[in-house]
Amino acid sequence: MQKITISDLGKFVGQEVTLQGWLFNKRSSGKIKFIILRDGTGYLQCVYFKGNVSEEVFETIERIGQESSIAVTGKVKEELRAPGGHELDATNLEVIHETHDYPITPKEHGIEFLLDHRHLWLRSSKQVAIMKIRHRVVKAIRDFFDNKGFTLMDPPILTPNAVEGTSTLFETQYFDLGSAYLTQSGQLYAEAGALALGKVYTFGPTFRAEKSKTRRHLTEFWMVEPEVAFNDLNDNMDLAEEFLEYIVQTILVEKAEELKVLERDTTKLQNVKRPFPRVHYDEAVEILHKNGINFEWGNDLGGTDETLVSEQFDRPVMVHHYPAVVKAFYMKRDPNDEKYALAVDVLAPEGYGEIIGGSQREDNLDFLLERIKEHNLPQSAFEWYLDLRRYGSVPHSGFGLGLERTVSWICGLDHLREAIPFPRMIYRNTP
Ligand code: NSS
Repeated sequence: MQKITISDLGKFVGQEVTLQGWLFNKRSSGKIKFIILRDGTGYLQCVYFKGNVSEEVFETIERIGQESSIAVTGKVKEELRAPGGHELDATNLEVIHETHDYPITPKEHGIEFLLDHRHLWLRSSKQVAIMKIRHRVVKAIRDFFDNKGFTLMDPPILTPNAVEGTSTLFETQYFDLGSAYLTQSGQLYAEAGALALGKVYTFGPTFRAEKSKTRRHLTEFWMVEPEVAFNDLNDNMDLAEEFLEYIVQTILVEKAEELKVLERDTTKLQNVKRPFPRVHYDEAVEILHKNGINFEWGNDLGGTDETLVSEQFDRPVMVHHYPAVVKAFYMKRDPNDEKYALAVDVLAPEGYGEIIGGSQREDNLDFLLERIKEHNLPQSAFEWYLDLRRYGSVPHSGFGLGLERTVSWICGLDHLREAIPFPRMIYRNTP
C-alpha cells in the first residue's frame, strides 16, 4: 500500500486513497457521520453516508473512542472551507487499535494534569503546532549560520568546570576522576573552536540547577552559541540582530498556519527588523528611574525591569555595558571604564525578557587569571581555557540564544514548559 499523508492530499484529488491516523473527533447528523482524522501532518474531515458504507462501519464509528488508531478509505475531494482544503468521501474504516476513555478530552484540563500526561498532550492541535514551530526555528538557526560559513561544533555535556556561576551546577561522580558537571553552556569550547575554525556555533542541551520556579526557567534547555574570532562587542550585536530578524521573519512566512492555530497576534512580531535599539545599561537604569522604579545601579535587571525597559520600544532591544560585577568571569571589561563588561543581553518584547546573553571575551591572560581568582574558580580546571590566551589570543565574541525562550515568545506561550517536548523543572522530571 502506498503511504499517503494528509499533507499530500493535493496530489490525489478525485482518487480513492487509504490514510492511517487517529480519531480526533466525531459527530453525527441523521444519515451522515463525520469524523476528523489526524495523522500528525494535518486534519481531514471524512464523511460517511449511510448508503455508501456497510452497517458495520457505521456501528464501528459509533463505538470507537477518541484517539483510536484507524485507517480510512475514500475519495479525495477539494473542499476549500475545510482545514487543509480537502475532504474525504469515505467508503471504509478499519480499526487498528480501539481506544476508550482517552484521558485528554476537548474540555479544559488543569496544567498539572496536562503535564502529567505530556506524552499524550503532545497530540493536541496546539502542541503539534508548537512542536512544528520549534522544529522550524531549529532549522532557521542552522540555516542562518551554515549559510554564513560557520562550522557546527558539538561541545561535551559532561564537563570539569562551571561556566555560568557555581550555584546552578548539576554535579555527578565521574569514575575515579572526581566530580563532573552537566554543561551550563558550550561557550568555553566554542571559544576553542573559534580560534581553530574562525566562526563556529554550538547547539545542544544545556543544564542549570535553577532553584527558581519562574515561567522562564527550565533545568534542561537548548542553547545555540555562535563564537567568532576577531569580532568585538559591536560586531556581536550586529550578528545577534541579523540572526533574530532571520528567525522571526522566517517563521512568520513559513509557519503562518501554525501561528493561526495558536491564535498568535503577529503584529508585534512583524516589527522584528534591524536595526534594534542599542541601550547602554546606564540608559536602562534611567528608564527605570523615570518610571518610578527604585533600582540600584550595579544590579542585574530582573524580569519586571526587563519588561519595563523593553516596553519603551517596538522591537527587541539590546542592553549593553552591564556592570562587570554582575556578569560572568570570562567577559572582557571595557578598557575605557573598567566598571563595565563588554556584555549584551537582547530583550524580547511583550514581556518575554532576555532571550540572548553574550559578550566580548577577556582575551588577556593576566586579566583572565585575576577574574578566575575573584570568582573563586579552580584555576586548574581552566588551564586548557587559559591556553587559548597563551597561544595566538585574539579579540573574540559570541552569544547564547535560548531555544525555548525564543519559541515561547514567537508562539506567545505563558510558560517555557510548552516550548520543549518533555520539560524539566525544579519540581518535575517526568514523564
Ligand atoms: O546564561 S546566559 O545568559 N549566557 C550564557 O550561557 C553564555 N555562556 C552564552 C554565550 O555567550 N555563549 O544564557 C544564554 C541564554 C539566555 O539568554 C536564555 O535565553 C537562555 O540561555 N537561558 C535559559 N533558558 C531556559 N531556562 C534557563 N534556566 C535558562 N538560562 C539561560
